[in-house]
Amino acid sequence: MKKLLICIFTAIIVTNSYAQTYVPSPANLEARKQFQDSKFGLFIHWGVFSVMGHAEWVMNNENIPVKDYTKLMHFFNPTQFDAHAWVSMAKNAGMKYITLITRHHDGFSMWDTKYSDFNIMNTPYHKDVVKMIVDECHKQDMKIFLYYSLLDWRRDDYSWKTGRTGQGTGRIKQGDWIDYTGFMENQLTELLTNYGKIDGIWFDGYWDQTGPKDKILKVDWHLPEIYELIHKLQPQCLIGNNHHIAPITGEDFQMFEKDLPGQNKSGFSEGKPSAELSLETCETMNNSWGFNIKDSKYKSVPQLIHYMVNAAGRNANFLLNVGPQPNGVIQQEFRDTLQEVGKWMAKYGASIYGTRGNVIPVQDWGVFTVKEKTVFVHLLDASKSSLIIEGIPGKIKSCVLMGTNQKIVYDQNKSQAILNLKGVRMNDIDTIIQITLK
Ligand code: FHN
Repeated sequence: MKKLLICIFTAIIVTNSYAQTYVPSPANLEARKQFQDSKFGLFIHWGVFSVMGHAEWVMNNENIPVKDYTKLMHFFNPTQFDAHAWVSMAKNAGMKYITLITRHHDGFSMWDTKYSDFNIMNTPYHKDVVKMIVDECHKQDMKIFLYYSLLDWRRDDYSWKTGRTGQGTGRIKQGDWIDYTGFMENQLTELLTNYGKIDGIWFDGYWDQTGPKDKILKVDWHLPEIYELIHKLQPQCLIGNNHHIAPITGEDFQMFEKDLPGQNKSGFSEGKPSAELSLETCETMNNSWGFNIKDSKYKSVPQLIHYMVNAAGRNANFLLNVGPQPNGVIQQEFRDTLQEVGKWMAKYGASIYGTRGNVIPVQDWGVFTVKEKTVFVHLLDASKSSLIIEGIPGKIKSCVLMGTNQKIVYDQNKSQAILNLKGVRMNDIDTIIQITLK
């Protein structure tokens, strides 16, 4: 008993001190910078839920009991899956990293895990999809982030009774929470030990255990222990948590869902954008994350490029989602869109990659991205004939339409610069003016 008390006491001291004293390692700080420079990534929502074609919340939304949902495992056989083709597709789109679902809220593990039978090795496909994608990313110099859901709609030891979701999946028994957090630590250890370098862990589901109004947390997620474990196993690995609130100590980047930093149209983005952490925002290509056979509300190429440019201007990366089909093929509509975005990135990517936003305030007509002595003015409203810009960080040396020699007439005084756009051919998507400072 005395020994047990000493152990608990030491654990409390260790976790509290970690929560108060997290100092990112040099490798982690360098990884944050590289992450910020990379700007554009591919989100992949794929799993047994894809079999039903009703997106990734199907188990919860249709109240499918655990014993029935488990049968999906026997139908997941993505024989046409080609990791090389997926990573190449992302590369050609100009993406620099992939964030892959390893386990979503339905609890299915996409890798060879010792800690759950509900995993990819027990499907007819019988191959470790996480390994295949991570290996291919390493081969093609693509960074790899792993999405991991804290929430689980199947397990008894998940605190489902206090959860906001997953009440209709037929669970009767409430298991032990400590078993659940231990299970997560074991799985995360596998992911961070058996697959080589992992660039980040992307958590989701925390919000399931907060009151919708009072925001009071119903469980102790053991985040300090979990974050410490991750940083101990791979110090450079960036941690982000889609908890929809302000960042928690131990996190390295902050994400927004379906919102630009500073907005909260989705209701998922209550945290104010952090000035210290790297930022990211994710969005779908239609209205679904997982494969949804009925969803054909595709966003256009200009819409998605505007979202990316607006994110960059607010200093955030853009993580664009695909929900692959159960046969392992990414649908044509998504591939076509990514190809077009890739063509735009090949031409104008220099105004996005490696830049920083929020240097000059966002305007109602567009945004600015800045890299060393270059300011890129992204004009997203083609009706403008002149621009008044305040806050340019230096004296202008030259001002041209990006990718051309066309000079833009300008006048700069102490407080502002006025750009005259008469005679400038507007681009349908984004008219980019490249200003070089002295
Ligand atoms: O519930 C999930 C949802 O399925 C999806 O994974 C998104 C991606 O950001 N996050 C959650 C909702 O916040």
